[in-house]
Amino acid sequence: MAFPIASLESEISKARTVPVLRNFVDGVFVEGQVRFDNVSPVDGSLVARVCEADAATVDAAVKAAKRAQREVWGRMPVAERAKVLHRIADGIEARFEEFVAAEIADTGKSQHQARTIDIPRGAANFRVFADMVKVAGQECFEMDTPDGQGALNYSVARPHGVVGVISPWNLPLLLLTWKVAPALATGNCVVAKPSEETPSTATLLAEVMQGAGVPAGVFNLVHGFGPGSAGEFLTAHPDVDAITFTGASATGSAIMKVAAPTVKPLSFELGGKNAAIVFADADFDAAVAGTVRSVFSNCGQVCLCSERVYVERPIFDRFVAALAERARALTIGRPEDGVDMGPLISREHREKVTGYFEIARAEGATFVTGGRVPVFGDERDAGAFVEPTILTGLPETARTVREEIFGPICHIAPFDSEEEAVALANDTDYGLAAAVWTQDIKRGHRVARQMEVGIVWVNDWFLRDLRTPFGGVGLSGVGREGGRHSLAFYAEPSNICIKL
Ligand code: NAD
Ligand code: 6OD
Repeated sequence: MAFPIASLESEISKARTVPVLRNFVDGVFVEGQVRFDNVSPVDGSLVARVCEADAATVDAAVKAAKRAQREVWGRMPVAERAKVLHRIADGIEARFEEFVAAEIADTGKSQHQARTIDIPRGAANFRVFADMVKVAGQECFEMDTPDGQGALNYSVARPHGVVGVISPWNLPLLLLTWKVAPALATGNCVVAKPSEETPSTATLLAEVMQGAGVPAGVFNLVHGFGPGSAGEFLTAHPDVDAITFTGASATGSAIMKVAAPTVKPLSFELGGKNAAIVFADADFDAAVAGTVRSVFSNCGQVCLCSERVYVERPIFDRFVAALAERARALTIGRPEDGVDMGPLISREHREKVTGYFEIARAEGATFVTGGRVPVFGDERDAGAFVEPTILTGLPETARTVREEIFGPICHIAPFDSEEEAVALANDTDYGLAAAVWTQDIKRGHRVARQMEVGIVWVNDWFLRDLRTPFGGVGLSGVGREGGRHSLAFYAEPSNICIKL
């Protein structure tokens, strides 16, 4: 491509100072013909230039994974594989500060979020599944036969082969490793495609894999977008044996169509429109603090965030006032300034969120707080910030109350009975998570039991034990991962029946 001289100089100077993130195929970092920009949502500055994987690169990655799975990784004793996984976790921990810096550079998320959740979970995911796979057992059934000799049935777990892992931008390392770790633990090889918005920690992870002695081809990384790019090349590839995806429900649906001709096993963790129910008997301060977290953590960009809050009428006004006070006190800005909340992931995503501010206004919402783009008067005005926003007064039919927004926003409505709270919470096409706040443990269980979702927290939010099932119903996903559920998805049982 021919550049005018000034533009050529600017390209050369960018190339000198800005990192170039490459694909990782068969143990080697490889470039590509096309690069795209990775831009900071804090101020619009260039974070990195990323090599987009074309169809040939994705094909090479899949072939490398297939060979490595058959020749090396699938044959390695489980205890050896587990040791390698622990070395990967060691590698993440050894480069903790680099991972934190990279995650923050891509997302603008708060230091606290990156340091206490994203990066520690990146390491923990490998440790948990390394340990679990070593002790995982299988079913065995003795059966009677007419000749009186009997037969013995037992199952053996078989990895799929090559697993395509596609992950989103909101918790980049956490969600990538949540799938890569169990896939590798169970003997699969992986081709991973992180979000185009957050390629940095995935690239660092590839470096860690190299350093941890992961054999070539076991973990491959391809950068790019979805349709017509690396994402689609991966999901359509005939030699990809299973796909595990976290992202938007509409994307899950598109991937399902592409994967249908080869009938690939799929695991989907998708969107949510999660409810929090606060009863009048709740520990008020704990419920307010927990709801601040469940609405505004990671700038509202966690699939588990509460976008619908239902509060029992006697404490409704007090609760709305307390939540609004806490929301107004949240500091917004550059992550290095120790703020509570960074920007949204991108200007494009901010358009979506502010679009819902307009929809909510048109629907007649009361903005208790927020609803604007903050003005800083400095380079942050080129970023993607929005104010934490609390709405009231909308009917349950409003788009704002029904559609996933994925920003620091919630609608709060009153309820008058337990039955009504359950009905309101369940009146959604999604079914990922719910939070219930009450000091009556019997009520907590009773209400939780009726939530049509995959995960319910009573008196907390996003408290994770990685052995538990994780996933959603309805538009929120297909299947469960976590603990033995991950082992079951990534390695399917074959039954062996021996006639004695
Ligand atoms: P997204 O669906 O736009 O993108 C996710 C990934 O899919 C990216 O890597 C993207 O490049 C890729 N992709 C997009 N279109 C594709 C296609 N046609 N074929 C193959 N790959 C494709 O989602 P996002 O905007 O990155 O993430 C936000 C969404 O993810 C929200 O809806 C959120 O609720 C959901 N999410 C769900 C969970 C969960 O565990 N349930 C966790 C995190 C995020
Ligand atoms: O904690 C996890 O394992 C997990 N999958 C969290 C998903 C968060 C959604 O944004």
